[in-house]
Amino acid sequence: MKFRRQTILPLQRSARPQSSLTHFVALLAFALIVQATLFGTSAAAAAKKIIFDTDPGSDDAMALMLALNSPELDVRAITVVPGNVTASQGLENALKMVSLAQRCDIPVAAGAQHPLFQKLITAEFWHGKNGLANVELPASKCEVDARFGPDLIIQLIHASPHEITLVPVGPLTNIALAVLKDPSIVPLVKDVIIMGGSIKGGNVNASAEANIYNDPEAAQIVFQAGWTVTMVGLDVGDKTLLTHQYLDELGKMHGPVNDFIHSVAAYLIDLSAQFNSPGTPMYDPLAVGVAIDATLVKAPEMHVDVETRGEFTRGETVANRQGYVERNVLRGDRYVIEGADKVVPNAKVCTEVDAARFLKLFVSRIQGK
Ligand SMILES: [Ca+2]
Repeated sequence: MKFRRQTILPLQRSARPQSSLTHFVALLAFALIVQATLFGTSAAAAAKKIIFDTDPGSDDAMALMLALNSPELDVRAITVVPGNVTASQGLENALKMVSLAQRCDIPVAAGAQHPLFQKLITAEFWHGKNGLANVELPASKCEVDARFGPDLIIQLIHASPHEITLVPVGPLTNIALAVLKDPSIVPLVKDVIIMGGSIKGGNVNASAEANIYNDPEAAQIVFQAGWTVTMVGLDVGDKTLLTHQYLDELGKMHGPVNDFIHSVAAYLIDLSAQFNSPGTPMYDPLAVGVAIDATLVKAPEMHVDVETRGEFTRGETVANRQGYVERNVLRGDRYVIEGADKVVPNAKVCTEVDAARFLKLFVSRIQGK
């Protein structure tokens, strides 16, 4: 026994380092695999699923390409709404753009054909005859999805509860139709980040921003749906100007998407110059930017209503910044203020933006970096 022990011990000693080394290598390999798997899984899980609802639209084009070039976002569908252009022109534009980006895997669906309660107002004046800064893209190789946009929105939200972020960058008609048809989607949506509205005056007229003005009833339905709307409006869009400096940067790289966006941006910058602005406001792209990185903006909570009846203010986003309203009670022939009632916030209103950081992000993403 003694002898055997003695013979075994040296063997065990010599075997131990080998065994430890083998174990160490195996453990290291295992750790690396686990790390790679976890990293891969977490990166995939971190990609935010978005539905991009759009009226393309020149700044819509820049927003869409930003979304498609950003690993933080997973574009699950594109739904088209009339606004900047008619519904049919917008659908054609969306299909051509996903084709250009070689993303026929993303469903592109037609939606509403007109606003809920008013005539459509199109904006070829700002966006060019075809809505895409008069840039003629090749015919699309992608097919339209047969589903109705609001139905597709409903379907995708139910398929991925609490995971979908809606990013509407046009009039809110499609989103309102989806909420009206199936209000059960509201608590199942992760986030709603809209381009629209303003708490500092309008761009259509003194009070209203275009996306809200083009369908105020739809906007009011969306704001009052019961979720929190992140409002990326004129307040921050107007501070985010793409200037010649950034255009020159875009011009250093070439590729189908980069060249397309360069042409669109050049058109918009020229247009802005006619209105004495050094650059073009990145309205729709900034909404996508906020979906990518919410720290780009400051967005205090407020209660927002959409004016639907005002003679001069139809389509204005009316934000309560003090957090309460007076309670006026009719007593005899007059109203008496008997208290102040708290209002519940329904929106995060973007009031400040790190414009330089966003514009650099935009340019680098379009360049494919
Ligand atoms: Ca738009």
